[in-house]
Amino acid sequence: SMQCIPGLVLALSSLLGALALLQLSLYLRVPSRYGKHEERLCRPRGRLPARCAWFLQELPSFLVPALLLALRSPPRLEPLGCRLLCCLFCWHYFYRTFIYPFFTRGRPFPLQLLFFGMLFCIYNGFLQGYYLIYCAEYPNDWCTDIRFTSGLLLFLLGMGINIHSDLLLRQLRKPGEVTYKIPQGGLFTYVSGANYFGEIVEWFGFAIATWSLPAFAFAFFTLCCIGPRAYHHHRYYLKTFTDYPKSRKALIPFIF
Ligand code: NDX
Repeated sequence: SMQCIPGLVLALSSLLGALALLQLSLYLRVPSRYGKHEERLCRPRGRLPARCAWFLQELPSFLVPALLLALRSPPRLEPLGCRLLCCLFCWHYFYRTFIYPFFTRGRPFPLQLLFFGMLFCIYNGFLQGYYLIYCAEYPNDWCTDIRFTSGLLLFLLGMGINIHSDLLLRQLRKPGEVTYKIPQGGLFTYVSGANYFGEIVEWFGFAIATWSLPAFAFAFFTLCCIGPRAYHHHRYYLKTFTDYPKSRKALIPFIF
């Protein structure tokens, strides 16, 4: 049966960190080409409806750690265990896979990015799940450790912001509509990328709660992936809407 190989965790986490830097260098100047940044002349055949695309893309991030958790024998018996932390990860991806796609009113998603997105979700789902289920060890009182409690709080706060902001974006459109409007309400009052801000807070919270290299690598990846995207969204809004709120920032309220 499977065992913890610390070298593997280190290698996979480092590669994730390197991918994050690659992303940053690729997408700082030009946005990744989906949603409002997709080029006009893209072949319509190379796309899948947003529902299927987000479902397929995010499914491995739920399935891989959930299977690792279910199939581990003998089941791990630590008091808090890594099971709770692993469940947090699965919980987010349960939302992202089984709930978010069914409500999205997004445009069709490019197949090529879907393919890379899926590969990424398999990779990251395996790394986080494998680490938490086979490698992580916590003291019995980890539940009351300041890292666990503050990290969990941030995770929940971020998730709340993310889900609420996803909802506000969805409500900007009637079914079948694909136009862009100025997002209003919630954290959108302060930033253009409120959903991204929530997601970033969420994964840094998760990293603090697990206090692990793989989770910090993933939080860093998230920052490098959707941080620049928030900035490109912000520029898009400023260019498109002359009445765009002047005080609104790109990603971090009052700061940036
Ligand atoms: N999926 C994470 N990299 C990604 C997809 C793309 O979950 O090649 C990363 C994720 C992938 C990426 C994933 C991994 C890296 C890839 C990248 C593409 C290239 C890149 C593969 C896996 C790559 C290397 C080099 C390493 C190989 O029509 P529409 O779609 O624009 O409609 C939108 C709508 N909306 C509006 N409606 C009306 N008026 C407005 N003004 C509107 N503005 C937006 O709202 C959508 O239906 C919806 C949300 O749109 P948007 O653009 O705000 O968010 P989106 O980017 O679609 O993300 C959706 C959610 C969001 O909550 C976000 O936090 C989360 O997913 N997310 C997204 C990306 C990555 C990620 C989380 C993470 O890293 N944790």
